[in-house]
Order: sequence, then C-alpha cells, then structure tokens
Amino acid sequence: MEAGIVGLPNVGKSTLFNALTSSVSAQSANYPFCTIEPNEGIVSVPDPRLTRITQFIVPQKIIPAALKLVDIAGIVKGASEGEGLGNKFLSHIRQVDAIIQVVRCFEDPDVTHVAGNVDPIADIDTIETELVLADMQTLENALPKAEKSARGGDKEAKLRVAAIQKCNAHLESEQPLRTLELPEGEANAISSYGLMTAKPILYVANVDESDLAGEHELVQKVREHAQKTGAEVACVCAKLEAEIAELDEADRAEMLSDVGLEEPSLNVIARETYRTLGLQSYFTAGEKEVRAWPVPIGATAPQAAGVIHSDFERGFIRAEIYNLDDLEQYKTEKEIRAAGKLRVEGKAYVMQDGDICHFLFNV
Ligand SMILES: Nc1nc2c(ncn2[C@@H]2O[C@H](COP(=O)(O)OP(=O)(O)O)[C@@H](O)[C@H]2O)c(=O)[nH]1
Ligand SMILES: [Mg+2]
Repeated sequence: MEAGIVGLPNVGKSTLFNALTSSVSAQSANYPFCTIEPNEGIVSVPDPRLTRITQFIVPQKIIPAALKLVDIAGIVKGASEGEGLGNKFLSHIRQVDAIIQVVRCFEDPDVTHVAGNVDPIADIDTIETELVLADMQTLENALPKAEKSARGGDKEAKLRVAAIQKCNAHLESEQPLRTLELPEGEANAISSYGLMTAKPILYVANVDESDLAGEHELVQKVREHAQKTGAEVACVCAKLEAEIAELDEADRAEMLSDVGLEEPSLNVIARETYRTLGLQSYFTAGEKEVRAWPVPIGATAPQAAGVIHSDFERGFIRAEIYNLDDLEQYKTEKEIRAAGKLRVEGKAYVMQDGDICHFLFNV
C-alpha cells in the first residue's frame, strides 16, 4: 500500500516527504519494497502499543509497521491538459492507494505562492478540478469500449457502463468520486481505471510555527471542507518538523516541550496516512522481535498471516490470539494461556486492531 503526496508547487511537499522518510528506524528494517526511487521512501508508523508490549516481552528488535510514500511533483492548473508535468504527474497519482494533499497555510514572504496569496481552499479547488477533469477524460475514453462489450452481452461490461454513467453525472456536478457510493459490483467493474477522485484523501495543513494546533481561520476552513467530503485533516509545520527530525533524542524531547508538542507531528501524519489507507495493525511478539504488521481493516486471519508470508496464508490452520490488556494483566503468555484468555481463531476470523498473534500453519 502506498500514498502519494500531492499539492501545488512550494507548499512544503518535499520538506514533509524528506522529514517523514529520513527516520532511521524505517530504513534499518527489512521492508519488502525493493525498488525505491529518489522520490519514494519508507515511513515507519510509530505505535505506542509496541512499547507497552515490550514491557513484558523483551525482544532483540522492535519493528514498527511501515508504508510507502511517493513525493509527486507539484501539480499546476491545466495539468489535466498536459500543463506542467501534466500526464506524468497524473499517472503517478493513478498508481497510489491514497492521496496526501499538502495545503499551504503558512505565511512566509520568502516563499513564493504560485497563485500569489495563501488560500488553501482555492488551492484544494485548483487540484480537485484537475483531478475531476482527468477522471472525466478517463471515463470518456473507457465508455465506447464498455458500451460495445455491453451490447455483446458481457455482464461485467453492463455494470461498467452503469458505473461510468453515474460517475460522469457526479463529476459533472463537480464532486469527487469519493463521495459517490456505488453498488459493489459496479465499483469493482471500474476499479482498474485508477480514478483519482475516488481515492481516499488526507489533507495536511502546513501551518505556521506559531500555530501548531491549526487554530487559524484558514485551517478551520480546510477542516470544514474535509468534513463535507469525508476526509481527515492533520496539521504540521513541515519546516519545524524537518528540524526536529534531525535532533538526537534528548534535544528532540526538549525542543518538543519548548514548542508544546507531545510528540512530533510527523508521527500523527504517519498514523493518519495509515488509517487513510484503510490499514490497522496486528502484532507478533517473541524474544527475537516484537513487530507490528499492516493489514487492511476487515481482513481475515489467513489474509493477515499472508502479510508475513504467502505460505502462512496458503497453509493456515489456526491463529492463537490475545490482546494487550491480557498481557498487562497476566504478564506472560504462559499465564494468559493458563487463564484461558488465549483465543483460538479459525479461517473466518476477522482481525481486530491490536491483536497479538501466533499463526499455526502447514505447508
Ligand atoms: N515558513 C515555512 N516555510 C516552509 C514550510 N515548509 C516548507 N517551507 C519552505 O517552502 C519552500 C518550498 O518547500 P518544498 O518542500 O520544496 O515545497 P514543494 O514544492 O511543495 O515540494 C522551501 O523553501 C521550504 O523551506 C513551513 O512550514 N514554513
Ligand atoms: Mg517538491
């Protein structure tokens, strides 16, 4: 699963990307993303529950969950007609699973704003319009083929045609597709199109150093906009976070307390991005490592096992599961088992956020 950072030029995308992906813990771990381009990086997802687990199970290694981020070059007005990096930029967005849109809320006379003044809602509109136009084009290109197959009696194509028509009507009323609900069959029939306005979105308000909580009117407007479209907002001062990320642990703690933050805002953004991607974590915990694994919300136990290794999914027999509260109450796995709190779950079990698991499998 990966998220793409988008936004107008000069809003702080690269500053945020670099700060998020420079974390050592993410790079030292063995993550299954092989080709990493300069604009692609791994972000670890800090999870306080890992620390709680390691109070009782002391491992050699602690490995947080991670996700892949792509810093997509700045979009400009006219991108859907090939302006700026136009098509290349759009094809990058089609590939990601979620969008992080950075919107500039900070004032700084030294940093030029492409549209002349700081207006996050206008910026959001500019980008959304380009994505709406590009999605309309995609659908327009796809329609004749779908119609032809539908006339030939292809059932899937009939669903596709119905979906395209609904999407078009929605886009023509200038609404992103993430606010359109389609029957599952129709949604699946067009899932390969990579429609951009259907992707979940997280708005990151890049705020002034003096407004870390995002109380400024401009940020409130971003929140209102997000609420209308079912999106979330996170606040960050990218420039400050970039500085914080470079400090050693002691200096970092001092700096955070100076500016009144409980933790780096980057942590919050990593977790929000994870959620926007529809992910939650389960844990494996042993002496070798305590590790968080990402799994889509709603995934079954075999699917969760498959995140570790495809053999685990294929040969899945059962899972033994307990949770953090049990660990804190009974202190050891042995005691959890003795107390009858170790649950045995089968193939149909739907994973819950925070499950601590052993998978039994046979290949
Ligand atoms: N004052 C201020 N400047 C920032 C902030 N974030 C980024 N910048 C500056 O804005 C300029 C553009 O940032 P960059 O990350 O390259 O923007 P991008 O074009 O969106 O990738 C750089 O000079 C940054 O130092 C911020 O939070 N506050
Ligand atoms: Mg950049």
